[in-house]
Amino acid sequence: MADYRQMWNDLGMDMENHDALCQVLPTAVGDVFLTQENRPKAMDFWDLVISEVHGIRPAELIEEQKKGRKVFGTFCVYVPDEVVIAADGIVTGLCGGSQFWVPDGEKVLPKSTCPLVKASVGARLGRTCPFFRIADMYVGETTCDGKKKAYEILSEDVPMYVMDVPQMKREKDILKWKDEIAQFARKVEEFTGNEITSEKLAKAIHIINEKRKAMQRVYDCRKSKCLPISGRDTLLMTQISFFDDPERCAQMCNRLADELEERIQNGVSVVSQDTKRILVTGTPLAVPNWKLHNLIETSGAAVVCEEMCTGTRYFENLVDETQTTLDGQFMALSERYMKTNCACFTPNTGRIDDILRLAEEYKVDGVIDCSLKFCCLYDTEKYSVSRALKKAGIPCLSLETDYDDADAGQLRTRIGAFIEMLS
Ligand code: BJ8
Repeated sequence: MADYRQMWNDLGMDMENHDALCQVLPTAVGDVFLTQENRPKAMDFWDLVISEVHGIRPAELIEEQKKGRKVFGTFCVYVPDEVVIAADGIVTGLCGGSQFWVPDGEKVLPKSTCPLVKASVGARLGRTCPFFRIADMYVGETTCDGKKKAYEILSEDVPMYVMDVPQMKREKDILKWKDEIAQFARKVEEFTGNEITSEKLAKAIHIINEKRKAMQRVYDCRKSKCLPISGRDTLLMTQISFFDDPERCAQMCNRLADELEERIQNGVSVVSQDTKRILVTGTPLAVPNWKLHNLIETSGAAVVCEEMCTGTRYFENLVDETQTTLDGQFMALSERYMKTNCACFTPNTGRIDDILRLAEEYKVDGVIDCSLKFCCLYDTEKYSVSRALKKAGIPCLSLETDYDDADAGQLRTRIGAFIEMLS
């Protein structure tokens, strides 16, 4: 591994604490990923990235900053990457997925805040994540209350811009989101010093659409009864896609999809034919949160799809590429993003339709609906999710967890019993 200590020091990181984090990550990667058998060769790219997750990409971002480019850190799949890319900016995901960051978050937030929010705030204020140090501006959004209030605290420490996400999906809400995107574009222009033209936005829309298509290709391979990749590996691919350069991401996902398609043709599966197929739904699994997938897949089942923002909600639906004016493009962006079914919307029946559709497309035996503790939105939707699945005759297990491993034994028992029941 290259030596990134000087870079971390220059970023003003807490070196001692960060060293402690660096010590636990390799073991976790080894336990969760490298113990798997018969992995696709193309996973070598993501293995390398995760093995130096605080080194390789941060170093690239700093090099780009030296050329004058700005880095925007985001927390939600509602923030349109296309706008940033059109102004020659760079987007990096910032959601925290480790228990390591939670205590620093709890210094300023109530304990009864969801771990994703606590970890994100803790990663910034504790100075133990390079991505949080590198981003020139954070872009928040008004989705859940926990995030809204956390952004107020973060804005005291870093330039912050918050997008006002509608709470409903009426025609006027789609128009409002279009206006919000246009206003964000002006902010990005001002911050980067680069004008966003319709030509540049068209190119950015195309880049992100290509990334979405490549990720969809990988997911499509998971629909096969001959399962060519594990849920853990696909989750890693998805998590890294939030940080990576979008064109390289598309290239790597297409390379992986080529191999997976070939595996299916040759009958190469990572599990036996009778392995139970699970769809997981719920709150996002930010890197390095692999707890749920690891428990499911080491209990004898396979995760074949994620109805999550670290899953289908991230890449399904393309932006219309036929628009040639900025106004038309902002509307096309709004229409695409407003198709994402987050529990912060009311009503949110589209998410139920998505879950039922995905259960059929991915030929699942059961659904595990898992939300992070203190996420009232997804927790409340469990009621409608389980009712709809029951009506459709699809077994469902509802879970709640956080980033701590303290409940791993209990979760394993419940997941094991669920898989047993599916048999
Ligand atoms: S579009 S899911 S990425 S808001 S888990 S922080 S909702 S209390 S992450 Fe999300 Fe955008 Fe929606 Fe997706 Fe709040 Fe819930 Fe925590 Fe959450």
